[in-house]
Amino acid sequence: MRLKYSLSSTVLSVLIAISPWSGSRADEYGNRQFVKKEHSLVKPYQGSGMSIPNWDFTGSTMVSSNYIRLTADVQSQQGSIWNKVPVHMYNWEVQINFKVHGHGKDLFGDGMAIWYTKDPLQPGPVFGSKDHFQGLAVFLDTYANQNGHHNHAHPYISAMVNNGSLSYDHDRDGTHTELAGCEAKFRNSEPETSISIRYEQDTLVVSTDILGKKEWKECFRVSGVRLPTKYHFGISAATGELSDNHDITSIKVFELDGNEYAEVERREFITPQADHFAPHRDHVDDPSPGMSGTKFFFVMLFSMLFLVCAGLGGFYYYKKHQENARKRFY
Ligand SMILES: *[C@@H]1O[C@H](CO)[C@@H](O)[C@H](O)[C@H]1NC(C)=O
Ligand SMILES: [Ca+2]
Repeated sequence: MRLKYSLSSTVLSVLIAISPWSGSRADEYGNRQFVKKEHSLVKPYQGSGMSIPNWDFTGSTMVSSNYIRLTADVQSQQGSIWNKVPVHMYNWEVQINFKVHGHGKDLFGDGMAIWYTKDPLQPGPVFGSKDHFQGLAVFLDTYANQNGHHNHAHPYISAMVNNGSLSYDHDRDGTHTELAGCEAKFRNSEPETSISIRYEQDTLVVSTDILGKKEWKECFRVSGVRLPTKYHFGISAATGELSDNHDITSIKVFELDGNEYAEVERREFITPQADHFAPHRDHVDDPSPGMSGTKFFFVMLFSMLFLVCAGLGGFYYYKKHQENARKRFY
């Protein structure tokens, strides 16, 4: 009886595991989760030419058979991919396989952002997407704009929740608006790198697998995060003066337990909000940066012009004065 039961349950789970159309299957990490095909993007990326069902692309994004390249290792590129289907669940997990790589040894950038937002498809300054966004962003920031001012190194992963009022401050690597963050050496990692963003019962957990061990390592965990339903998943990346290839291999979205209909409906109308920000640090102004060459040139030019004018004026005044003095004499 017992044997029979375990046999049939084994047969059942094998059937579930091998059936490509069953929603519930183990993810690569051995967790049984319910995959949402309409939000996921896996090889082969079927579609005619550049179009893939349920997904939009912007900017420099290129689709090849093995990866989706948001930016190439070329300066000043911006690219993004956006899921067209709004999310009707409030407990979910997204797992992304990605690769950030390039020729730069010490200088590379800028990084990428994973979005759950109301504002898809709007190119902008935050790793290729809109600032003052509404929703959640997880930044994978490779370049330390404010080097030496952080108590962390880069590459750095951090999360930000925004109701549209906050601006992501690139110059400070977003450290004044982050909920939490961790270092992760995902760049030029030889094994495939993965990130998991798990949002369950108002708790956000970000984990990474950058050693290809098929084992999640928790990056950070933040409770008291409230996100509405009906937002969109997306990923964007940007290069500036510095560059890197930002490639996505797969996006898998899983439905987690607890998505009761009433709660999902109620969730639609809340605004994104986070109870806990990273401990506040004083907003220390940067020491004024050294003058650039051009600025120095103009400052010198204007100082010299000023001196010449002042000199001429002085000389003219002196002459006039002398003339007047002479006139008075005669
Ligand atoms: C938006 O967020 C800011 C900063 O967290 C907060 O001060 C403001 O009250 C929020 N606005 C709304 C409409 O929730
Ligand atoms: Ca940065």
